[in-house]
Amino acid sequence: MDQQTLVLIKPDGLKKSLTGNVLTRLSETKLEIIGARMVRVTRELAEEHYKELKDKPFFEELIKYIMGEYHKKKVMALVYWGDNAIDKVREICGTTNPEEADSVSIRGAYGRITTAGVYENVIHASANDSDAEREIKLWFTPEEIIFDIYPTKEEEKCAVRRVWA
Ligand code: 3AN
Repeated sequence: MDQQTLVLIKPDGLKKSLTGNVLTRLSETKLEIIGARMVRVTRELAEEHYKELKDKPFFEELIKYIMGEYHKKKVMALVYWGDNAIDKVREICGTTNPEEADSVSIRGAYGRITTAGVYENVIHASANDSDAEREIKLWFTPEEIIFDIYPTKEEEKCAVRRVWA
């Protein structure tokens, strides 16, 4: 079954110049990249993305981490598409805890836990179809994705927008 999934290369991955390695590992899946952008993560976006974890003791650290307070203030967001995309990507990522992740997985190879207990696990990948839909719609507009993966509608836009000078 064709699916789409959101992948984030987190600030630690960018700081450690792991983008190429991560994309190479993900290319093993033979999935297609149908959206990609560099993002400066606002607190609003971070809190919305991780809203299901807001009661966890590590929530504030997690927000600071994804906003790039400890590394670089950027995240690379990608949408992968193809057969069984969610499980294929999650398998290459490895489990959440980088110390427990299979050593050949991305998190096992490149992740770590800081002395403050923050999981720096390099990559995020959607866990299931409904998370993928919520997350893709949060990180991307329909125009930034080259396939029509979810229904869209037209909206009259009268806001001021920045264009090249
Ligand atoms: P996953 O990213 O594997 O789907 P989630 O959604 O449970 O895992 O957790 C989201 C993020 O929260 C993780 N990627 C990790 O950065 C962080 N996290 C999860 N559990 C812990 C924990 N016990 N201690 C510190 N950080 C955690």
